[in-house]
Amino acid sequence: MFNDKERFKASFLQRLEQSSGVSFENSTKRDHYQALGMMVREHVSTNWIASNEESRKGEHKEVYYLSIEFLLGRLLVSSLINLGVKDMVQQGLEELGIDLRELEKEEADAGLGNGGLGRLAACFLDSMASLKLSGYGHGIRYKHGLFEQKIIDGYQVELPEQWLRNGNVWEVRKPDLAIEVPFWGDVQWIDKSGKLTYVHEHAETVLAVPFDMPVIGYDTDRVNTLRLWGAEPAKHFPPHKDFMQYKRDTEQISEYLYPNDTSNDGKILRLKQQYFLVRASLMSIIRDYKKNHDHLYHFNEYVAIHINDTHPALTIPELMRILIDEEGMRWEEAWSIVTNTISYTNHTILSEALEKWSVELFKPLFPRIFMIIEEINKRFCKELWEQYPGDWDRIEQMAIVAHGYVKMAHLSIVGSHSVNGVAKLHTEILKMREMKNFYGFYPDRFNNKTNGITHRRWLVQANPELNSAISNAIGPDWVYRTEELKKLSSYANDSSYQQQINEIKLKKKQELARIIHDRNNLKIDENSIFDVQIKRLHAYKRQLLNLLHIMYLYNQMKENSSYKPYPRTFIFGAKAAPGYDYAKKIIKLVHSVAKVVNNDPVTKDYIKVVFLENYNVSLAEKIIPATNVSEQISTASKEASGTGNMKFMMNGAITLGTQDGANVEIADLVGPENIFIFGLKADQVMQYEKHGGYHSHDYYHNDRRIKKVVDQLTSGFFRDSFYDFETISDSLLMENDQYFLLKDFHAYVKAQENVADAYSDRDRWLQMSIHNIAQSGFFSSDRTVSQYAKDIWNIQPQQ
Ligand code: NBG
Repeated sequence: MFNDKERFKASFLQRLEQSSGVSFENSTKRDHYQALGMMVREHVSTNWIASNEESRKGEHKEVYYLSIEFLLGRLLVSSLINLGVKDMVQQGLEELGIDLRELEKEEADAGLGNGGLGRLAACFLDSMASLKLSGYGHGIRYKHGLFEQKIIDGYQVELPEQWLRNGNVWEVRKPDLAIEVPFWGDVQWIDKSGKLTYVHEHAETVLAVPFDMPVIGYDTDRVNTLRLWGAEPAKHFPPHKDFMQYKRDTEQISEYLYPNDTSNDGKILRLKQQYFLVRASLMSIIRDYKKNHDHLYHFNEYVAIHINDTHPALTIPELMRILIDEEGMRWEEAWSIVTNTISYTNHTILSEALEKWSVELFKPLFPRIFMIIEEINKRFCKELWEQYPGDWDRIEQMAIVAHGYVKMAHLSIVGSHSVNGVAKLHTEILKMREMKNFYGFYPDRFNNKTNGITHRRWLVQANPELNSAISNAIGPDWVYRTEELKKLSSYANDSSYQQQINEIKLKKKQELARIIHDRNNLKIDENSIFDVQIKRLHAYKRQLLNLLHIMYLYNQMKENSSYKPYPRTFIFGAKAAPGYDYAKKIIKLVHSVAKVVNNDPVTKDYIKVVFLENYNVSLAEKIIPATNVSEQISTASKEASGTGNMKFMMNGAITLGTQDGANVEIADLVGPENIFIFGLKADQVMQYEKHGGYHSHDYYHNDRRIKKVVDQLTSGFFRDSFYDFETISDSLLMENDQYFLLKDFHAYVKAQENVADAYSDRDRWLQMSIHNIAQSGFFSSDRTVSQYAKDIWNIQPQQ
């Protein structure tokens, strides 16, 4: 049905009538989306079946990527692109009077993730399929993804997200493959056909039902599967419980992404989600494995399991349980299989994000799993004792269970054969500081895999104009081998090519300006510098530093009437975690600053501040191609990698950033003349953190620009109604500015001046821009995933 345009049109019309039950004239956009989505699914079904059958033969090693988040975004257009039919479909639809770009908007964003970690998982799925690797995602089918953000009078309000409201064309529910997941209960030591073994009894059981989604690779027959588990009541529900209560408790497990875990009930729910994912995934992996193998002694030769951060770390004790209790293996045999199967990625060094669970909550919920963790811990501590006799401090620090807590990162390191960080700097910090003791004990286990992004979504799809301009210059092969983008360097000084790149950027800026006008009712100057910071709102990411600079620019203009900066549009997009008050105040501050700056007759033609509500994958696809300046200004050492930085670079934006995360690698690739780097380095930050010596008050008192903006936070200047920003000012002064904003302020202002100078030299800017695109090939997730496949998973492409 996608062979040629005429056939496509006929099938589309036929499918439309069948699926919506109305005539073409009376059909809606929603009907069109539904019909096209079903056609795509039907079209890939043959290849999907073939790929599954191939894998069922069990001849090759496969990888399972377990992740509590998959931030997929929309799938229709990326599927059409990967199938190589997008242009044909777009034309066919156009001839029927349908605009694919409008139809696309009917699809809800699958926002089953918080940010970088979840989006990375989605990019990896795309790369695994495109590289013909048998790689399967396993996750949770949350009924509500990340909350929908509404801004009311400058405040963030959270609404439940409803991506499943109109169904999901991509998924297939497979009730026959459901798996039971037990919680609570107790453990008995019984004689099971002549063999003593542990069994988990009197548990409360929940049913995990798989919903499979096809993962379509680019120009390949490979169709992988993303299996998302939904929680439903089991057939045999606990007799002592009220059924309605049981049903609610059960369904809650896959109700919300990241439930609020400040209360004990919330923590239990979060733990249940983790075990639910792990148990269901492992049981289904093993069920498939057993179709071709009589026993599990060679499991790790055919199966690799990757845990995306520590949320699926219970895979380690759960696989031990299966091998010992169900398969009858000895501890040592089982341990060797487990550690050779599992690998782990760390995504952050922020201590508040390192998971630990109180034994009090953990033990009754998973009685057998806890026993196994205790045994793992005991054996591990014994090994430590042998290596470091008498060094109690070290053993205490490294233990998996200590002081009444289970430490998930320690469990993940001890129970896997590979631990990787997500950028060079991040991995070094893990080895030299955060996980120093573990690195000392397991030096070969640690390695780096710098993150990547799928260039198919973030360039081919999000910026079709740039895609054509690149292919016209260097041929289309770069889409298969992004290293070829380097060839673009020879066009950096070509003035007609520069002109093309300039026109594309302007077009994308005009498109974004229209979106801003529609959403915020604000007119922005498309010739101004589009200076963008889009990411989760967090103190370490320093959206506040960006704001302080805007306030400073404003003050400059007010104080000196002849000062006219190069016009800029500062664009923000960010969600704050619902319980994170500081972050919510920063959102309010963006709006308060915007109100003053955007309306003051002195400044309004030079500075505009825009906050785009409900930042998500689809919005990012619109903002990134239109960006000139990519703000990557986290406190050095805090951002593990960043992936937005890569998407911007690939679309020709210039990075204004600290030497943090993958910015360091971007800078190495493009050279200092094609990036704006400023501020403290990671080792300087870590020195201050360790030995003190930084006093934010000194910067406040000695730099009048700083004093003025910080005072304005509480003087009522940017105050809106009854709100002021005392807590923000306190974080800078009373709490000694934990993230070194005042320390880096001067360097940031200077770097921003350099940005403005460079931008006003159009040729220079375009040259920089082309160099950035040319060097961005390294950041394709195809490169990242190939490295995982080769160095960690030991799997090869199929076909
Ligand atoms: C995030 C880091 C980012 C990194 C992504 C993907 C978590 C816990 N960590 O810097 O903050 O790019 O992971 O690796 O979401």
